[in-house]
Amino acid sequence: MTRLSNATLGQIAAGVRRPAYDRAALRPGIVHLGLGAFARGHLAEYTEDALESRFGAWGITGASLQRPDQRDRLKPQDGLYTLLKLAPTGPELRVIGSVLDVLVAPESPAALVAKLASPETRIVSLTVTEKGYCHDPATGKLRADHPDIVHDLENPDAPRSAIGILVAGLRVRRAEGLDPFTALCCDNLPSNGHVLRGLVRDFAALTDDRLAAWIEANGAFPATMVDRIVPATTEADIAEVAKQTGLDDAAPVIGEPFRQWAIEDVFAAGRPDWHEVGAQMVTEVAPFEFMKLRMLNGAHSSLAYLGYLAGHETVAEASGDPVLARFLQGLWSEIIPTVPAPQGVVLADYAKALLARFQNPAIRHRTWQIAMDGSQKLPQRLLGTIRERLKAGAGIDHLALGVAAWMRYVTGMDEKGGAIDVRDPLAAEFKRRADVAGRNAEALSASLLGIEAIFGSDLPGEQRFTKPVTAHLAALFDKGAKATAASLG
Ligand code: CS2
Repeated sequence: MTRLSNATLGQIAAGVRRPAYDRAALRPGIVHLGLGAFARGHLAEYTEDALESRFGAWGITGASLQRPDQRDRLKPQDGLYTLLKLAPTGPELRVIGSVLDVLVAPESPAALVAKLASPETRIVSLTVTEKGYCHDPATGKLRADHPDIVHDLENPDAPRSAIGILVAGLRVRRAEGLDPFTALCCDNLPSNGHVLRGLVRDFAALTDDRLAAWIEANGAFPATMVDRIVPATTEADIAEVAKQTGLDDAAPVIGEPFRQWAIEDVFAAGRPDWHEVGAQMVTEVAPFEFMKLRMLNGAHSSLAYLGYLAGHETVAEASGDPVLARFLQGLWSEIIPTVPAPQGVVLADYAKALLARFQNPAIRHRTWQIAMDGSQKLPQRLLGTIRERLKAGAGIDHLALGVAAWMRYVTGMDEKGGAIDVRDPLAAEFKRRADVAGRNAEALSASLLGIEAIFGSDLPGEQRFTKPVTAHLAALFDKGAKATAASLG
């Protein structure tokens, strides 16, 4: 079958939407660090829409910070790829043209730094996942002892971390008398713009105080809330897209039709007309962020651990299980009082819509995928909510079960005695602790709660938290995830 590319785009099946602007005239204006499926299904589609609404120099140069596979798949396709949006009612297909090129940082960090320092680059956006910020998830502070940060401080011109790369690009820009670019964090971190600003400033300060001051005075780090459910692409997805478009595409993206993007409108050097195509430009991202991180991601993670343990492969299956659907309702009723509703939003309706999104049978989002990197996700998804509930003297039964299910999951053994492939920067640490504690809930919970980077110094001493978590963990060992969830009021 013919491969998707500029030359073959005309042969694509009728009904597949294609770029409606002169792609040959498109110049790059954005460098995106971490060009995974999410960015190609979110920022790149908003940018595609904005280019169609008003053309400008906002093409995207993607950069992979680890592996070359995205580049290897996209280059032969001139950066083109298919976005397949799956509604329960049927699919919608579209070829995205906003990605012009892909660089691979480890192959040539200097080329990437030069790209960031190019006068054409006005925005550097990021989706490098929570762990990609080399910070302490409980406090948001840079980990100066992180191996990648240590490396980048020693090799400032050949950085490998996102923070080292941003600072290297900014250093060259300052030296060349250019203004800084806007650094646009699109990861699910709390106060993501603020956190990124702090990390960049702290890293810069470790190398050059004047550079840090220049960034502080001139840099722009808008906060954002990003949302679209985009599972990792599978071989089956690739085959399906080929069937539907008539062209081979090695890098399609599959997502739900829903998308949302709230952005703090503080850019250093302009931006695409994202506001014309559905992005919400706001002065305060915090209410959107609390709503999304706590209600969507908090529920996603809790459901991923419980669902995985209960034997559900996907979110659709797990949330379609009546016991877990009822758990979600209980969880949301604990979360909602901690969320300041964004203007015009009724949080109960948002929760209802979330359940429908989770249950979308066309999306196969694996519980295992969401279960990854819990150490980096728990603080903003569940623990902040728990702290607020405790402060208000309110119950946390469902939230505590989410945490206990994570503990049960990271033991690395499922309910049938099979191995769980636990992916987390702290996976080895979890294994060590789980091996010592065995199936003793009291010992395991105390041991895991002692990881300060996750739980801080306050929660381990808070009995209103540790008791229900330990009791739930004992029940999970005893009778399993489903029966434990069923026993909640
Ligand atoms: C998920 C998110 O993998 C995960 O941890 O919770 O990727 C989620 O699908 C997105 O944030 C939705 O916008």
